[in-house]
Amino acid sequence: MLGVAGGSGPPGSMMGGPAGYHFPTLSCAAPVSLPGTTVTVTLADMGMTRMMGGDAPMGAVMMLQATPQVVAAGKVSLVAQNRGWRTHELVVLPLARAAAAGQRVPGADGKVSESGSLGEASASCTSGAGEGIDSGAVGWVTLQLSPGRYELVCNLKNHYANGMYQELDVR
Ligand SMILES: [Cu+2]
Repeated sequence: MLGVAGGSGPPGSMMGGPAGYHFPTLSCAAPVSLPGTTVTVTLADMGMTRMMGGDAPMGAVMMLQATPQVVAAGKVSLVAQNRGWRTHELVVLPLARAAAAGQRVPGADGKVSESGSLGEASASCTSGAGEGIDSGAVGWVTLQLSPGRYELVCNLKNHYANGMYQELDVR
């Protein structure tokens, strides 16, 4: 599923991705063998026709989709594929007991607090933190996750408010 060539994404549309979303062929791939359970995270957006930076206006249509959404505790390798036109990233935040994904309130800078972050994949074609995952690139990170609820977010300007979040449960 992480092949560079072919542009074969999830089934379901002519473009190989969710209807209406840009789904470029990936320019790189994560290592074939990463530690622990691998969670593939698709980052995507629509409404543009060329590559752009990370800042987005409010109301831009974007998505973050993790598969699977429930994993066993221990080493978890998150592989973030940027299938959008814009730059994206993946940050793993703890999710409070009474909270649901999507309830964080962004600040004036269009970003949510990363307090308690467990790590992030935000570099192109390599692991760990960086300046963002370019359109068509892949970033990844391996984390040691305890049982609990987490929220996967993209925290570039206005991306969270535009829907780039999803719960990840570790059991
Ligand atoms: Cu994003």
